[in-house]
Amino acid sequence: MAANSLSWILVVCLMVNLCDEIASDVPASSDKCPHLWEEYEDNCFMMYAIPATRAEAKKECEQMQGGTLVSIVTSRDDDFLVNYWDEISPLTTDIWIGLKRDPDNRDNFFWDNDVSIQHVNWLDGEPNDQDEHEDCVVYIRRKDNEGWNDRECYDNKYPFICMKPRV
Ligand SMILES: [Ca+2]
Repeated sequence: MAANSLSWILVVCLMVNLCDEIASDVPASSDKCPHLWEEYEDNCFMMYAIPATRAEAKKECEQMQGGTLVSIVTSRDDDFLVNYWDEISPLTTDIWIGLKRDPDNRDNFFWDNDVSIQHVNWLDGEPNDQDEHEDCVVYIRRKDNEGWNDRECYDNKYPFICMKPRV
């Protein structure tokens, strides 16, 4: 009887070891985004809540492989972004986004990652290019004020969101 019990323990141990080995061959997660990045459609997103200049923010994003400041191509992207923003840093009111004025044609804008502009969400009266000096764009979310505003690139520091293609 005692010998039989021991055999069963050995069998169970063997099975457990085998299971561990099988488990180690399976990726821990099906996520294709790095740890702490948020996955949405074909991209990964990371919000940095510490304010930075537009240039610092762009550089920070580019230091992530293939990263850029966030682009917002559709209203669905916009909804995702707002939900993600609320999740990470709900008290933040202004962030840099990857939209920038075309220096050769001040009526035009482009996204840092070269996707086409299909959706815009300008605040009333924006973009106003005050003093012809507002080349960068912030996304503002305050109580009665939600949308994009062109703003001077320098001397302003805001949190920002990076994105990069999902692997
Ligand atoms: Ca403006």
